[in-house]
Amino acid sequence: MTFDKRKVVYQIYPKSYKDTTGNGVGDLRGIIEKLPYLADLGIDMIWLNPFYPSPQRDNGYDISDYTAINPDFGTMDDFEEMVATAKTYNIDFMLDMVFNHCSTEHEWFQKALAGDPYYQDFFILRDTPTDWQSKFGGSAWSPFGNTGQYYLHLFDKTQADLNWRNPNVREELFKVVNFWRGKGVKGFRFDVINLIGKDEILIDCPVDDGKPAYTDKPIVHDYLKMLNQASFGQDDDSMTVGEMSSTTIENCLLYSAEDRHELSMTFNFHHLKVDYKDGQKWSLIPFDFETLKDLFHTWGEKMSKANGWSALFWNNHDQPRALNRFIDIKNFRNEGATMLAASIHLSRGTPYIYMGEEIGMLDPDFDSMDDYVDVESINAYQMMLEQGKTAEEALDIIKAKSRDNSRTPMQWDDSANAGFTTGTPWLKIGKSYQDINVEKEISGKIYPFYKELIRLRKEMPLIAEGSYRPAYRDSRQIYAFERELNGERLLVLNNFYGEVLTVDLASAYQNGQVLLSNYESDGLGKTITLKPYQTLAILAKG
Ligand code: TEU
Repeated sequence: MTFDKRKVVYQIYPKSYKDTTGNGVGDLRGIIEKLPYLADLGIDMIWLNPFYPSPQRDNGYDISDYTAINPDFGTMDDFEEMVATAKTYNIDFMLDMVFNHCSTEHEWFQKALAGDPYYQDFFILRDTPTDWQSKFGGSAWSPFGNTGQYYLHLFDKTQADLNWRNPNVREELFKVVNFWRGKGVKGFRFDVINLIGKDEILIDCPVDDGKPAYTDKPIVHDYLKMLNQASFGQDDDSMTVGEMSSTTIENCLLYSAEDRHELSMTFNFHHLKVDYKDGQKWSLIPFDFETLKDLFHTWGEKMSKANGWSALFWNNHDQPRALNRFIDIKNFRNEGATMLAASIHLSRGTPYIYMGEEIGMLDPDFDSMDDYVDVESINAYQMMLEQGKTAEEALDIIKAKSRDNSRTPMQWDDSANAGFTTGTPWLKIGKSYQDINVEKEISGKIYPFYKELIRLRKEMPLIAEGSYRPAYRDSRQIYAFERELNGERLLVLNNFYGEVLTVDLASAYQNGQVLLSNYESDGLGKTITLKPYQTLAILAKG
């Protein structure tokens, strides 16, 4: 059996969802409290970012104990109650498995540092570092105590890469998945999993192909098969997703091919780099629609033809809010938010909603660098100053690009701290909370539209399972595609701009049926005029 293609995942950043203790940090009991809200929305699975014990140097992606709960978030009893209560709503959980690295405070690293050779082989230690750069800036190698050796950390220096070549490491990590399976967990998200395959002999990054020497190594597929077989692959109804850093379609096809027994699906990020200048995140340019459209079409078509499966998403805890990046929010927040939603929820793959997206939350619009806490932002700010940018220029870039943009507390109502906490929130609330909050939006335009999209996917096999084909490929303004299943066809037109546009309609759709739109329908004909940020889904007749 394979996973259910009708399912929709909702991502919760636990630190920022709902605080029930007043410590300023969201907690598991807060999630329990909000389950009726999530059941109303109609989602099937909740992906939780890490809530395990951690020194929080990278907000929990630096794990010091994989099978316990950070007391800030609650207890194991809370966790069990949360899983059990969610099941009464038919909601399952997807946990974040950060297996490329662990915190340097994890006992494995501590024992290694203390000289235990068994644990030293858990890490990647070398006498001479390569030229690899940490994703958070600076060298990816730091001195390993005073041994004269260096340990690898592709992320922060407190996140030591694990040595997957060592079978004992693999066994420990497989045990972690099984521990959580034992608690009733059905879903797993594997953090930067395509980076786990390091060669025995490490080489400098090749300059010409721009691809780091440690990405998508063929051995990753073998490791995933082992992981699958030893753990979640034993559950018929498991659903897994691998986060793939700088990956390729070819690899994602392999990772997600049903008969290879690796993962259910993959996340890739190419479509969220279309506003990077020359591939550099810390820059400010408008998004490139042509590239975005081509990426969606190329991936959509190839994954469909070869039967691969992708996770579809606009937002997550590492990305600024898509509304700020792609939409004229001053004039068309509702239209833009609903159009973006339809452009992935009606497409082929599993849609992921990031908390607050369903109410059209925006970037927080912080005024000062002091409001940011993310290690990546703080390092990037310093780097930009060193490169000669003024403080103002650097702050403008951080404001647009910081990961904290999506990590601000969920906006529940217009009371103090947006109803998130009675204490001081760990990260400031976004400026918009009095206008944009759950209480208001539940009867607004965006939330009901998400509900409808989720409902349609459940009801219509065409949406859940249909093939994907690009449409209007040459359009400079609309991103459109067709879905097809057993002779049924659906055309989805998405106007990515605030200007109207008239297009011709193929005859099968001229007297088709409007399935969904974010505007009142004007009826169908030989041509159709799309309003600003309009989305329009038409079922073909006959
Ligand atoms: O992110 C992986 C990753 O590559 C991101 O750091 C991405 O490059 C960056 O956010 C783009 O600006 C995962 C987690 O999602 C992230 O939160 C962690 O910090 C990271 O792994 C390390 O575990």
